[in-house]
Amino acid sequence: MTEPALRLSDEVRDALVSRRTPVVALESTIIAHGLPRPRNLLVARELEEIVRAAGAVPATIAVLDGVPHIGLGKSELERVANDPDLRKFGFRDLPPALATGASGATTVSGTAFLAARAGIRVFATGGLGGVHREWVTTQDESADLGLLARTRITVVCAGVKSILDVPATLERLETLGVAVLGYRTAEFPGFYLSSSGQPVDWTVRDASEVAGVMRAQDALGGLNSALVVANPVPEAEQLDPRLHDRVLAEALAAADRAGVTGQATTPFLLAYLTEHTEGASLEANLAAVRGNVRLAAEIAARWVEPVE
Ligand code: PSU
Ligand code: MN
Repeated sequence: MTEPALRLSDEVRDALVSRRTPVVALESTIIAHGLPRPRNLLVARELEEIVRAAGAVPATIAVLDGVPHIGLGKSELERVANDPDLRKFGFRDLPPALATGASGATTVSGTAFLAARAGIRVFATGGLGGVHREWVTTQDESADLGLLARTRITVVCAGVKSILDVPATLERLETLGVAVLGYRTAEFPGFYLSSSGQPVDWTVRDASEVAGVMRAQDALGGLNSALVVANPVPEAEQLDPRLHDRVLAEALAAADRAGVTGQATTPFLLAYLTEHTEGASLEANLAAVRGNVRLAAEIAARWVEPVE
């Protein structure tokens, strides 16, 4: 290809060239496939606004007409939120998407890959993909995990989605060599819930500590794996745990009955929860994402600061 493979927005390019302006990568699958319309566009804008208010530059990532965009303009963001034909791209989908001119939102794996290629070190999302329940028969494990095992990027998330087998996902992260830091918690967050009940080995107190871990990772060298910063949704904003457990059980049964598999599984379960909790799961999801984006902007700011 003679064309440059990535298209950076002007402000993202300027920020990266300066090496002093913090940049936060944001994913687009949550916008296109994880949230209901028309709320999704408002959320997409709000998340970018949170990044800006913290003095950082947002880089929402998506593939449009075969071109990976790092930082979206106003109409591009609208397209991501409103185009019903937009596909869902993990990192493995990028070469065929580029070659055929296809358009899609990028998952955690697709976004983390492109962000790292562009030179962005900090990325915020809601919850990571992971090992699905019934994994033994379906073999459904998100490509997020394998990609994070070999990409040097710091991902701020509210843990992994609670629709997954959380203990199994933590085991996989350990096997794959992805470090997990609990942000002001010794328990791994539970996405919609403040805690999954699982312990984490490391707890950090603030964004500077996270930047310190990133610097240690670089100083040590040879560790091209992600750093997961697990930031719980505040307890006051979590989904009621009893409602969560009941509706999630129903959602999993409904997915099974409907024969939902593959890429459709996660969007199906998230939408089922939103509908059957009367939107309460959506509010918890959004509270988690907002907190993650805010924290990611702080980490990105500490990361670009000169170290004395
Ligand atoms: N976090 C959210 N909502 C989402 C997702 C994350 O709050 O919709 C998306 C991410 O893009 C993640 C994807 O990569 O769900 C996982 O999908 P799968 O299980 O098919 O790999
Ligand atoms: Mn899957």
